[in-house]
Amino acid sequence: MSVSALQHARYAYNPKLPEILSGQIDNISIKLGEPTEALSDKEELREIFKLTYGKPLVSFEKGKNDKINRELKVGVILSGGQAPGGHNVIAGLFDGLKKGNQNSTLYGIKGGPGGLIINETVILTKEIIDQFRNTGGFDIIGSGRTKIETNEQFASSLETVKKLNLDAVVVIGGDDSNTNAALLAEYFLANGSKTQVIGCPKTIDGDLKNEHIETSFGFDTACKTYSELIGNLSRDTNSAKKYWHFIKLMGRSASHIALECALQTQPNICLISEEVEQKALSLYKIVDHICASIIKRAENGENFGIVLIPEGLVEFIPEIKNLISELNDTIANEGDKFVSDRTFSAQLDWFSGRISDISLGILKLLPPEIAQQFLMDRDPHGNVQVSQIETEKLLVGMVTKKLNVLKEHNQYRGKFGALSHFFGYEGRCAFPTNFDSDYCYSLGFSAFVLIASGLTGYLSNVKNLTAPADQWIAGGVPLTMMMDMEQRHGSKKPVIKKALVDLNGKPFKTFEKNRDLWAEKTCFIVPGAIQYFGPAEVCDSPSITLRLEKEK
Ligand code: FBP
Repeated sequence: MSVSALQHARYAYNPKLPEILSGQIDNISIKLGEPTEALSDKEELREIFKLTYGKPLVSFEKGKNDKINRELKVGVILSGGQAPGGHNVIAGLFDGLKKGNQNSTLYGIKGGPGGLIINETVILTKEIIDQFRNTGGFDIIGSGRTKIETNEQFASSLETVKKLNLDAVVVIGGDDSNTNAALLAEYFLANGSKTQVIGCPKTIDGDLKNEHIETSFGFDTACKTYSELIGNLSRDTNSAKKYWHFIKLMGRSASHIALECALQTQPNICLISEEVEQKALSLYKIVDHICASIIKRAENGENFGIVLIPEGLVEFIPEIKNLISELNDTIANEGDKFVSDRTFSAQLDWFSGRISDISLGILKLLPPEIAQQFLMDRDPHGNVQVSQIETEKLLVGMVTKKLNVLKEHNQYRGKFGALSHFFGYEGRCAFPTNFDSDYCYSLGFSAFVLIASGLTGYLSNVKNLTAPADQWIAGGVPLTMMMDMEQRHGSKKPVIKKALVDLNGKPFKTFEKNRDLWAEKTCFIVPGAIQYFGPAEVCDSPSITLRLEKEK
């Protein structure tokens, strides 16, 4: 494949590592903390993870490590949605393995966890790795969303690791994929396998974070990519002064991406799903809120603006949340009888009597093309595919209707022209920022140290991320420590807890302090494109969310 000049230049970029990982390889030892506990549902989780529950936190320190030079065979899986930096996790893991022992082998498991089930692998050589350093995408081995859940799937995965004689498997994924990694670690141990399992925190959504994990990789690059586009639209609309842009932003349930983009670009409106839920705002209240800004700005002669909408909004509007949960449970329990490609009216008939009358009523009230999007197939983890629900169009339609009514009653005299957009896939494969390049490479390298040290059931972890990279702190967090039990697919399952936007946290508070001004005045910021070469303050600084969260 021919490559661009930027790609060539990025090949030469040397990712920065925490000091402990950049020194002598045989001078990295591990330090174990106290045993840990799950977030809640401890007894149930202890029962499920009999062999891997409650392991101690791990940090790295200088010191002799007898195991680090072992010859190892490791498999790596990219799981779930693409996130910029995945290739660098693999590069860091590869370089660590080879530094430890030149004879070690890294297998790329193709097409996500499904590749482990069917034993589809490729040996990753230096020549292959070098073509993907510091690039976006997951195309080095592909990704997939298969969840390893049936007995047969677990047994086939075990067969694959036995056949390849793998010492470890690294799962690069989000909360669901890492929950699956924890189950795999337990299963392998319970079945006498030597294969360890280590996870890496991936997702543009930014919702795999907690006391120990400061951010998931890919969030920084994706938000900067979307913010560049939002900034460009802001300047366009501030020039032509004739459109309101309704922009839905990816991010699944959590509104971290929308909030970060709002902090970077200062739009007129940014909806935050978590706040919508807390205040129990109905769809009509949300429409009123948007209209209030449109009306105010029209009075100032500004018939244009920017509205940011988090992808998962609909899941947080009380009446729709209820609808989704009833649909999910019904489809999970009677999925074999539900046919997603029958006609919409036949689908409505099928749901009649299976979901409450209120929910059925809402489904009928929604524009049919949107209502149908609620009925599409769930992902393998039972999630409704919010990226496929056109909330931005739904809101444009409802806002237009409301403004027309207000106009008839002489309560609005402006001109309203709206365009809708969805920024999602555009940001998932961008060239990783320097931050994501460095962070991912460090995560991969740290995964190698955890493996070489004989650990299983851990998430590779790098902290202190707002400091220069040489001061970052690497180690491992036990996967069970981040878990609780939640309702999935109609029954309670162990899951790594998703982090939603904290309405008391600094990022939201900063937004809240400014949003009334932004709703009325034009305060847009145009952040411009990601810069890869140049002064550190332009090229290396992490997301505003992370900086605010780390502020004392
Ligand atoms: P992960 O949770 O797997 O990282 O996926 C992130 C994401 O980009 C979400 O923001 C989005 O809702 C979803 O993937 C889209 O899924 P798909 O790629 O299957 O359309």
